[in-house]
Amino acid sequence: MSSSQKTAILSVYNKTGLLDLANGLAQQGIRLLASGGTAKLIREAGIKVEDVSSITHAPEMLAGRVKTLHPAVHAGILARDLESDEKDLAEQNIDKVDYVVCNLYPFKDTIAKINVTIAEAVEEIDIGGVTLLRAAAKNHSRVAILSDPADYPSFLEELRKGDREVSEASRKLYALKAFEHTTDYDAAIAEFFRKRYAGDGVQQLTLRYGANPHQKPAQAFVESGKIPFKVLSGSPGYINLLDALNSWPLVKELKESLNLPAAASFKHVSPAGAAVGLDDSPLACAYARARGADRMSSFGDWIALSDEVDTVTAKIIGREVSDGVIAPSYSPEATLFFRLILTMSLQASKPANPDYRLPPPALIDLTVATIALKYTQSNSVCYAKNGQIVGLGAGQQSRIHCTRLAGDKADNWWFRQHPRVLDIKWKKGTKRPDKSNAIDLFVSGLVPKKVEGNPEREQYESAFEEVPIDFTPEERKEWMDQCTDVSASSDAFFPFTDNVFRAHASGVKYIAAPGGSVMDQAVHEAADKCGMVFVHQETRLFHH
Ligand code: 93A
Repeated sequence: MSSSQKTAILSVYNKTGLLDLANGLAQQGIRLLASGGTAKLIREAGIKVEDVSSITHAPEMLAGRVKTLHPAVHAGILARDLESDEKDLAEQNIDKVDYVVCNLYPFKDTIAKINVTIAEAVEEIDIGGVTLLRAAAKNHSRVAILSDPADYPSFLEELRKGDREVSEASRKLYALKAFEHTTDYDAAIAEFFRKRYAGDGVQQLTLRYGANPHQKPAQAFVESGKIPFKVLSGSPGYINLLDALNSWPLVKELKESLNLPAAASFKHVSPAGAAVGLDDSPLACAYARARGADRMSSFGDWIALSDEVDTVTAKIIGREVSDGVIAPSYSPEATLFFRLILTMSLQASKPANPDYRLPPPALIDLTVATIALKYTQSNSVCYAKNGQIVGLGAGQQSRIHCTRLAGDKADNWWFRQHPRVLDIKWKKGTKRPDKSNAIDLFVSGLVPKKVEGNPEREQYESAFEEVPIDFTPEERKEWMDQCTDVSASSDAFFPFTDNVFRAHASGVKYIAAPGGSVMDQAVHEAADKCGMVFVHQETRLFHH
């Protein structure tokens, strides 16, 4: 063999395009070495090929488990154009390999078969092929590694034009593809064994479905260690899981910051409400207030609770429609009230003595609002009062739209405390969600018109024993004027003063936002004019 002759090693499971490739290589005087089945096919097509064993001087063995695993192969691939490497090769009489063509055993197809056994899957774990791919990809400064039959024609074309040389750019892309091939392959193997050996709920969790019911199968896993929570009953879907993982740190952080029991009510990975229990009030109170922030949005919520769930809290939850709960633990009676429960452990630390520069209630409210934003899809603005979220605007692309949305919700919440709402006479049998919907129409001034044959009006009226009298604009103003000392926080700076003015209209007195806008000064001045305290906090809190 002349030293200028190039060598290719071919070992492919998927033999698509193999013969055209082998033919093209052979026509350019390239020496072909191939593993058993690959060599057989090429030879039968009348193309000159040698078995890999002609350079390893060892037969394929262990029923094919060892075919190409040999220093004659891998030193030939891994050798650099260095004097010391050349010397090593010469001493062992090994030739350099210039091109490697390899694709792997069909592990994925095998494990997709119904009732596949571990033994069947194990046999499809390619060792030698992965080694060929990795070795050649590692040495891509000299070697071209072809792992995708789709690349054969352009590769041959390049060889022809470049006198059997492959450009550096192509070698880099081939190497990248080879690494992706082995990564994907190893991920499939790890996933298979995670399911079989790690146990459901330990390192891996089978989900009810992905984001939507038609997205099955779905699973969650950690790459090492254990899943940090336990499913006690039911089966979470992907969004339940996101809600659980997002709502839990919110209540944990509230508890750690304020040393008060905390609760959150999540929908679509943002809080619809969050609250702490003030003045020694219990967890149940925190949840009732979290749920009360935005009852409409909380329908079918995900709940997070900072402390052990007691019977009273469980009973309150049991009256509502909720998807699931995450809490550190449950009293034995409490578990009876739930369909789906996840548990996680909580280590609440005592808060450091805070340096009060705001009245303590405002500090609590701004803490509740700001921590809630940390776990809310951005952009977001949150209003809080009495340790409770009263309005949250999430996921808007424009800041003022968040501020308005949160403000409108806060106004809605405030009107729900109006005596006329509290005194509503409900028709017997009206369900809780129907009451929430009717109150929402009433307080937002969206009561359906009283005209003959308006089915929406008929439905609205059917909820009441006595239909409440709509608010006049004067009554609205008078009630709004009594809403004071609200706090509001923003997850990023206010780009315009309009946000301050809108917050002010909903009774906001304490407002927190990071700085960074060219309008910072104007925003602070607007807050001053409205008699508001502006807390400039350092950290932007975008979350997705
Ligand atoms: O069982 S292996 O991991 N042992 C090896 O030494 C080895 N070398 C290449 N499988 C090995 N291969 C794989 O064999 C290649 O990745 C390729 O998928 C397949 C080609 O086998 P054949 O040429 O006999 O059809």
